[in-house]
Amino acid sequence: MSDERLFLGLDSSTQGLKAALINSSFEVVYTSALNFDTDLPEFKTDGGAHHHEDGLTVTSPPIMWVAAMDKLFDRMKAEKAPLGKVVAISGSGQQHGSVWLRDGARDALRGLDPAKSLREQMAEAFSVADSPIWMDSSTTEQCLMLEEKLGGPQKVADLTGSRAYERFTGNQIAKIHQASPDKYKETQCISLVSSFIASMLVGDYAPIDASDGSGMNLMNIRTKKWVQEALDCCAPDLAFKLGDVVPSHTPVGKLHAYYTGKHGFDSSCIVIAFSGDNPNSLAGLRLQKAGDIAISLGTSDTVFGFLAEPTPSESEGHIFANPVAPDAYMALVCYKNGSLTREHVRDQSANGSWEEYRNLMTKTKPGNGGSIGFYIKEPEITPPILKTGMFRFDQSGKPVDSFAPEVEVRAVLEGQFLSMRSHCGNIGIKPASILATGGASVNEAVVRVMSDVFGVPVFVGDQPDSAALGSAYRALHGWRCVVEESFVPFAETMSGAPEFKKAVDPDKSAHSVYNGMLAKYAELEKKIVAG
Ligand code: 5FX
Repeated sequence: MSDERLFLGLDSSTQGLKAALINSSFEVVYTSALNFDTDLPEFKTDGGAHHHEDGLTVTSPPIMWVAAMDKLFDRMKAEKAPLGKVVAISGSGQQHGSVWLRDGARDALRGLDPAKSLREQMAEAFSVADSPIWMDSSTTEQCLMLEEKLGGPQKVADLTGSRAYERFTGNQIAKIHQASPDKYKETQCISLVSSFIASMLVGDYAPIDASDGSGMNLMNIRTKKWVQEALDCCAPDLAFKLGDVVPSHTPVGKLHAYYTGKHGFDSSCIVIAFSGDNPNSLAGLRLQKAGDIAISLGTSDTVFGFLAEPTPSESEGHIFANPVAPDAYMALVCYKNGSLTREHVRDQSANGSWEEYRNLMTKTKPGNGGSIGFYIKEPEITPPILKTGMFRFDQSGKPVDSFAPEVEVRAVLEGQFLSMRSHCGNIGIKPASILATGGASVNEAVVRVMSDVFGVPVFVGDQPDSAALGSAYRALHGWRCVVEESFVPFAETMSGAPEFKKAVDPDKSAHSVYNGMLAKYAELEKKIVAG
């Protein structure tokens, strides 16, 4: 095992910094994690962020992310993580957040001195001390400007993969440029969280990768080049400050000597472009070809899809460049009403018991006799439904106040998966198989309805820390491309990785019932969206 090669994945998320080391057999040999609130209390963050008084602005201090690197690497060394065997590092950053580097930052990066901490050496590097992060929603004005300039929300989606969203980096840049033109002027480089962490590793400005670059409302998702009109709408000379976008498997440099001397890395270790947390999760869930989709069932439900051809939409989801296949795309669709809503129905109709829930499910048939329900406990993102409530319709489409418990427990699951099928279909997701992850994926009733609604087999497997693990897989993938001096398909790199377990195959007759329900579901949904 002494000549074993290792691959390191780092994940700088909203709440902390994680590391996962894998070997070439995809085994995780070491993990570590630190939490910003508790491990770096001096920054006084709450969940890794500062929530400002206006209720809309949310920022994090970039120097905290630097301090976290010092701390994590020191901890890894103290724990004797075999860092000397690491041949490639890649990583993940919370999407959309921006890091503003002033003149002089590049020199600080290039000249990193192992006798000092990163924190000391980067203390003067930032022109903006509070980086806006993805939880920020203070840029509605800038979003409207961008949509007006580019010809409307659908036009912005067609070009950049998503309509203008408040958290997307271009709109954040526009706000900072308008509010603090001096700070903007002082800035030499604007990085994403992902490319900033990579910059610290290579000791230079590391480029933004195409997949995370898709979360900015600035990049053409087809050409992977900046859209000049969008840049001009946000701020002057922006192309220069952002640098060129690179494919996600690109080696962005050798690990800086700072880490070889200080932490025992080998001097030949390379760094593969970092990307966003969702793109890395796609890799971590081992989605490898068009038609592979994953549904993460958690507090909120998230659908990840590997797409050959996207159809961006102003009303649902996001299209990003694919992080493991430069000519493909990925889709991300988020639902706010996930497990908490399912559990609410369980508590109301099945005495809080999943066993009773499953028994009730056996008393109704797929399609629920035509009854359809919309369970909007939280304002919904997909589609946008701000008015909360439970909206129930009988088989003739007439609103009703309540359902019998056995109808209610089925209606919430069927409604959620019909919605996913309909909205995912709208942006080009055509599932061939589904990987269900997250807490509710162990629930047979849930995966049965999922499989029947989509008409494809459902596999299950919990993949905790999928962004860190996906980063390690991408390090391995990027390294293979370097060694073979050409692009190696991700699926080839991952061959031999453990398979997920098949939980259920679709029932053909149930699937055809759901096919017949889709149009009616979409029609009722339109009414609810319209209020
Ligand atoms: C995706 O668009 C998001 O805003 C979040 O999932 C962040 O990436 C979380 F870090």
